[in-house]
Amino acid sequence: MVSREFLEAAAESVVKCDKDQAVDLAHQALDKGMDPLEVITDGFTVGIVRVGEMFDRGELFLPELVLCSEVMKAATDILNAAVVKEEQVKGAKVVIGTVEGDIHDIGKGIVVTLMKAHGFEVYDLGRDVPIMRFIEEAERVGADVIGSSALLTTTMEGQKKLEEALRQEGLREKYKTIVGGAPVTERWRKRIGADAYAENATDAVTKVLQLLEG
Ligand code: B1M
Repeated sequence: MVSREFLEAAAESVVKCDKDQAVDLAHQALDKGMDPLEVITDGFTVGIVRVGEMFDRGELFLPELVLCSEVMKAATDILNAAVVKEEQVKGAKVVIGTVEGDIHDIGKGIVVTLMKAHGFEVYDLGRDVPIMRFIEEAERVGADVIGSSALLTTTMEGQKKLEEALRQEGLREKYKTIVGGAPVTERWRKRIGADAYAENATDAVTKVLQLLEG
């Protein structure tokens, strides 16, 4: 268990946009043998969510949001790289990306890290990914699962378009689909006809394993 003080310091380093402190805390966490995922989820992520709320309330502006997200990314890059890879490959091939029009990729990056740590073969298309790219890549690599992330209420529409495009191409039954991102819900999943919704990275791994069993 990571101490509350440490997690709070991690969160505050993002809120204060203090890159040196965030990077130092990320290294300290690894040196002291803390669970990198716990530090990301209960520390740095709490900070960036606070930043989002301040942005929403007009207490800070886009340049500060950009800077704070760079601090968050610097810290999570260090911790993501340290997440231990499990030996056993679970055989899942996952194509994943953030949908077109959307450049939020911190959360998707954490999902990718945890999937890789569980031995999944992950093809990360990055962010602002055109819908047909997901399908082309899935066809190219022979994927089992296509995952899409969306952080904006406007870009969630891309997840719906992906389902429609799969149906139009006659490929819907060939792949399992999973959706995620802060505004995405189980209700949205049902509405668009995706196979699974995951709330966070741990849930995404669990849901992919369930999809492959089912
Ligand atoms: Co933006 N942004 N942003 N932003 N940003 C939000 C999303 C917002 C809610 C902030 C707010 O107003 N409160 C708001 C959206 C409002 C809405 O749609 N209703 C918003 C806005 C408005 C914008 C801009 C439009 C601002 C502007 O330009 N005026 C702009 C849009 C740019 C674009 O995409 N076209 C913009 C830009 C940016 C930055 C570039 C500055 C930066 C992103 C940097 C980057 O990602 N490289 C940024 C950030 C950092 C945020 C907030 C503050 C934090 C997002 C984040 O990293 N969260 C965000 C506020 C918020 O979400 N509370 C906000 C931490 C991360 C670990 O969580 O991404 O949710 P999350 O991922 C989780 C789960 O959702 C899940 O697992 C992850 C790990 O637990 N998950 C999946 C995610 N993907 C998954 C996929 C899966 C399964 C699970 O399967 C495939």
